[in-house]
Amino acid sequence: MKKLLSMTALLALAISPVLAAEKVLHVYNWSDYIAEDTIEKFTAETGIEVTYDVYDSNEVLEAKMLAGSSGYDVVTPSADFMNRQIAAGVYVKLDKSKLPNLKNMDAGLMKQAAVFDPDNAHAVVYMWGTTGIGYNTKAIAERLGDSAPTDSWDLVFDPAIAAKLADCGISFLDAPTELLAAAMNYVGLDPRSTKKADLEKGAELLTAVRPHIRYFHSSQYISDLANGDICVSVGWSGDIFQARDRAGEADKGVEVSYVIPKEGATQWFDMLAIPVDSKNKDAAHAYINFMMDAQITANNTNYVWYANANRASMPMVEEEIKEDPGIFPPLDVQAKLWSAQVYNKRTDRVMTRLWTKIQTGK
Ligand code: SPD
Repeated sequence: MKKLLSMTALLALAISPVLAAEKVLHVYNWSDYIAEDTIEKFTAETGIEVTYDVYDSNEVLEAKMLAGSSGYDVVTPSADFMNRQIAAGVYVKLDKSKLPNLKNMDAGLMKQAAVFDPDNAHAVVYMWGTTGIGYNTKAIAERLGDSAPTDSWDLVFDPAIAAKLADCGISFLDAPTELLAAAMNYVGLDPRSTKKADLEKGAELLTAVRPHIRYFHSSQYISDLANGDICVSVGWSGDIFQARDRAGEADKGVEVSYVIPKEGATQWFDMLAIPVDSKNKDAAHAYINFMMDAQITANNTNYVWYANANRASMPMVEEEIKEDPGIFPPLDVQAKLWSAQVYNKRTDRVMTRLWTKIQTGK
């Protein structure tokens, strides 16, 4: 009888490629954002196979989500982008009875994320971080001496200073919402402003430093900083720490540091969510629950150098990471962070137009 059943099951799979496809969980995550063995461990524990793709831009993920039928079962939008995607009906409400590891999460950080998703109904925090500056300590000291303003956005937003660093290479994230917020803050405006005139002032500043920027990209800077191919990046906290780590391993004499500039920076949350058209919602819940396991979260943080929102994982997070103010900022630094703004369609159009002008320098 057993044999007969499994023959029948095999036959069903053979004639139904759709059913076969549903056995695999399709995950879409940011690049460089998970420990090397996490997926392997998930499959070993659950028997669920995973295909794993990566992106490095909220805009790319959003385009796929809004187009629908992406084929993905779990994705990791930043909370600010996710807010408007929820409004567009892109994600399912989580079935919390399938997420027992929710008990591990830090209530304070989940509450902060709930500003973008009331009651954390659609998503849980995967990792969080800041958007600051990574720099090659020696290259900067050689060009700017001891008075280099390495604790300030002056390093990349003051055109006279940026000009002195152009030869060793400055990179900016290809992330308009974050660069424009930092630029508005630098010129004394509200970094969360959605006024066209304020966004234009931020854009003016970015246009003034544009001639000194080597490129706009949101993942290439990790290896370029580590290899000494660029010397300053506006980047995401954990990515810069990964660059520092890789530089240490390569042992080429490159030293990388990360700073949350004294003027402040964006704090963001990346969330785990399930698209409405996922064909494998049970497995998607199993994946999200696994990602909230205390040891798995600690392994991920210890590998990617991003802060997590999992209180139970903290005893397993390496001391060096827990104590680093660039990863888990102390209260006085936290006070200077602003949360990412949610932009509506109109503001989004303004930003896209300004961003194209900034990038092309025209
Ligand atoms: N390499 C992982 C990068 C994750 C960055 N998340 C970005 C959030 C921006 N708001």
